[in-house]
This record gives sequence, structure tokens and C-alpha cells, in this order.
Amino acid sequence: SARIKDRHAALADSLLPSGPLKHFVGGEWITGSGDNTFESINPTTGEALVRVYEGTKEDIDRAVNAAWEAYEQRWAGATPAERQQVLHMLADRLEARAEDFARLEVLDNGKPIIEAREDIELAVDHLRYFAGAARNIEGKTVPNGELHVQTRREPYGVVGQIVPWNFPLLLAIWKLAPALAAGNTVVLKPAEQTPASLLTYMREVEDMLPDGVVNVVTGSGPATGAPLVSHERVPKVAFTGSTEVGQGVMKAAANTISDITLELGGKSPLIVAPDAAPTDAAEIAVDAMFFNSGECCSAGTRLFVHESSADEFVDAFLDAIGQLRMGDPLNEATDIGPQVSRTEVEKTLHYIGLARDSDADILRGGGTAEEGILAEGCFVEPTVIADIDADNTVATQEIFGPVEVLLEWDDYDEMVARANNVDYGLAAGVVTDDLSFAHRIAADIKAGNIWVNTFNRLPAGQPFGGYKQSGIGREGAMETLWEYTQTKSITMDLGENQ
Ligand code: TXE
Repeated sequence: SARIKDRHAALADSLLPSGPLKHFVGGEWITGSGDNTFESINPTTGEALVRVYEGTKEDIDRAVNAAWEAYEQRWAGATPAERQQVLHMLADRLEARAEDFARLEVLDNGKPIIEAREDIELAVDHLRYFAGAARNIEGKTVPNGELHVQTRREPYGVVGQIVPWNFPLLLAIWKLAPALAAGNTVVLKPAEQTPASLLTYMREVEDMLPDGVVNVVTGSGPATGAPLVSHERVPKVAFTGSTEVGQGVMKAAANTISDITLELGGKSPLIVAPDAAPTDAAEIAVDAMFFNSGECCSAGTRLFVHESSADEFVDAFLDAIGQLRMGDPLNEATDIGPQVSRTEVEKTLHYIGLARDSDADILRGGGTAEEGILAEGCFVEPTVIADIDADNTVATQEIFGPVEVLLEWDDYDEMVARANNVDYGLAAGVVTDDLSFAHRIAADIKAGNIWVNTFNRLPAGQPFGGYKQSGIGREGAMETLWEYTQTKSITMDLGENQ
């Protein structure tokens, strides 16, 4: 345990400066108007990783002003080719230091290094995807007799963006890349639990971005996020986080009729068909649920297994979970790291407690890990809950930890009704070799993303977003550019003789 602490501390010393990290506003590093700082914790060791400033309303005002100035004087006038070039340079810089950024994510978030590397690789790919997309912002002409209608897609100007802690740098890039490609400038607030990777990245790329095009202000939701999303000079807000806070963001946006993109929570079903081979299905189910230690908005947290193969499947599933290695996320062999914070551990244990109170069966896990370093870190065992009503809170609310709810099904229509009977509609998966079954599920489940014989895959170009209370808008694809632009129609009377 001491050895792991030393290893994490040495790595942190090599990647982060010793003093507090500052806000990045108008191309300058500033402490802001307040003196408050807070620590981000390394959830593996429980020790402080880095200290950051808590942004105030005044700091947000300053960042919004800097972003408007950059928009009017530099970015709005940049050609698509210039914006494309900047995005490619941002991608190259990230790629060149990919391993450092992956390690920073491990230190701040606790995710296993093998998964952190995938985050960075995907972030690079999204930058390149939107570098290309920047060249595809086009209007159209609409024939209409003597009226000639022409459209332009114009940026909003300044966009406010709020990101959570589960994919810190990847989600920041998901938001920054399309906003910049479309010609906007940005004020972004990272999550208070995980500010290290984005601020380090801004340090890395500051020389290639015109001042004020990207501004990063750190701080808590109420002190720093709230003044950003309700700002009267921020006409577009993009938020990823809890449904509860998303509702507040939507209300705040109503004051100024700001446009919003929301990526919120989920309680996604994974449906195992009667024909699915148990071991293959188990492998997909494990990945669907325990990827990123369960801290994934699209996680397959409700596992619908067909009665006919339930016994065989459950054996294979529990076996596969048994092979997951929980431990130091810097180890190449680790599959499950800690949860991001003590708060998240408590939330997860609370739900496991509710399952116990409802006399559900805990087939596996159910507690925190208790040995050595693991006791000091934020580790929760991979947990499987069975024998629970489909409408129990544990089976309908987002837990956001490594907790699977196992449900059996027999009748197709009844299973679809149960799968759809939650407030969320982010994703769903199906494991089957029966094409028509896969297509029926894809059509019948009310969710924005359906995975067939895979799960949690998000290549650039695949629109990602939610139905119902899982959100509004789509990210990661061409249509995301439309989320960051507004249409202007220009209608000209050509005269009678044209
Ligand atoms: O989320 P919050 P928290 C869910 C998940 C998790 C729960 C709580 O179930 O257990 O939310 O996590 C900023 N105005 N998800 O508390 O509060 C905040 O600072 C403006 C799912 O971390 O929603 C952070 O940057 N901003 C989700 C971001 O919002 C505010 C990922 C998310 O924090 C704000 C994360 C306010 N009033 C959590 N209050 C997903 N969809 O993947 C907070 N924030």
C-alpha cells in the first residue's frame, strides 16, 4: 500500500506543478477574483492530487467577455480551413503526449490505465473528425418562384460548457471540438473532482489557440457552473451531468431563451436473447456494466436474461466477473479501479443497502474492498443484484457505480414494456444472432443508442444522446455541428421577370 502511494505521488510530481492550478482566461493564467481554492483527490490513495481555484461570478463574466472579444476579433473571421488546421494541431499535441494524459486521468479519476488510453485515443479522433467537419458547414437554396431563399449556418458566438468527471478530458474535447469547428468560442467548466487533465492540456496547447477562443474556469457547480449557464451573454449551453442538475440548467437557460444540449443520466437495458451463447453474452454484459468501474452514463445496468438460459448465463456472468482484477489503476492488468470519490462510494452503498432492505439477492459483491491500499481508496466490489422488482428504486434509478440488476424475461412484449418503463432512454443493447430479433429490439426500445452484440462503443461520427429524461441533442457527429450553429434564411425577391 505504501508502495502504491509512492508510485502515485511520484507520477503526480512529474506531471503536475506544486502550486494551485489557475483558470485559463483570455489566454492568461489567472487566480481569479476570489481566494478560495479546493483539492481534487486521487481516489486510489485518498490523498490530495492537485489544488484549484474556485471561480466566481466575476471570473465567469471576465471569461465570457474574453470569449466574445475573441469571437468578434479573431474566431468569427477565421476561415473553415483555418479552424480545421487549429483542430488538427490540437489533435497532434494531444496524441504526442497521449500517455501523460492517460496517466493524469488515472490519477484524478481512478480509471484503469488501459481504459484511460482509449479515452485519449478517442479524444484525438474526435478532434480530427471535427477538423474535417469544419469544412462541411453549408447552407442551401430553396426554389420558390420569384422568391429566392438561401440559408446560412452561423455560430452562436460564445458557448458555455459544463463537463462531469467520468471521462474528464474526452468529454471536454467532445464539447470543445464541434463548438470550435462551428466557429464559436467557449467558456468551459470542468468537474471539481477532475480538473487536472484539461488544465494541463490547455497549458500544452495555449500557444496554438488565439487568446480567448477557449477559456477554462474551475470551481463547483453552484459557485462557478450556475453563473455560466444562466449568463445573459451565453446564448448556447451544453451540459453533461445528472438529470437533476440538467433540469436546473434548462430552467436557467429559459431566462434568456438560450439553446441547450443536455447529456444526462441513464438506466440502460441489455437484453440477452434466448439464442445468445452464454459465455459470449456474459462477456458483453460484463463490459456493458463494469467498463469505467460502472461510472458511465450509458452503462448496461439492467440485464434482461431469457428464462430458458438464465441459469447457464448467470454462471458464466458471475465467472466472468470473478476474473476482473480490481486494484491499482496504474497497473496494466487492472480492470476495475476506484470510484471517483467518497461521495460516489456512499451513493452506491446506499443503493446496495436499499436492495438488501427489499430482500433482494446479492449474488456477488455488495461492499467496499477492504485490504491494504484498497481500504483507503474509493473501491466498491462489482456487485450483482437479483430477485428484485423491476419497479424497485434500485432497478429504476441511476446508481453510477458497479452495480448490476439482473432481471429475467419470458414474454417479448412484457420485457419491452419493462425495459422502457424508466424515466431514462439513453442506450440499450441486445445480444443475439437472430437479425430480426435485433431489429425488433432496436425499433421497440425508446433510447438514443442501440448496440447489437457490443456495448458502450462510441466512434466519432455516431450521434450520441438520449430519449426522455436522458437529454436533448446529439454529440459526436455531424449533426452536433447543427447544435452549435443557428440557421439564418435570406429571402430575396427576384422580381416578376426572373
Ligand atoms: O453530478 P452533477 P455529480 C450522475 C451520476 C452521479 C450523479 C452525481 O448519477 O452519481 O450524477 O454526480 C456541474 N449549475 N452523473 O454531483 O452535479 C458540476 O460542477 C451548473 C451522470 O458530480 O450533475 C459538474 O461539472 N453546473 C453524468 C457537472 O455539473 C453545475 C456524469 C456534473 O455534476 C451545477 C456525472 C449547477 N447548478 C454525474 N451543479 C453522465 N451523464 O455521465 C453542478 N454542476
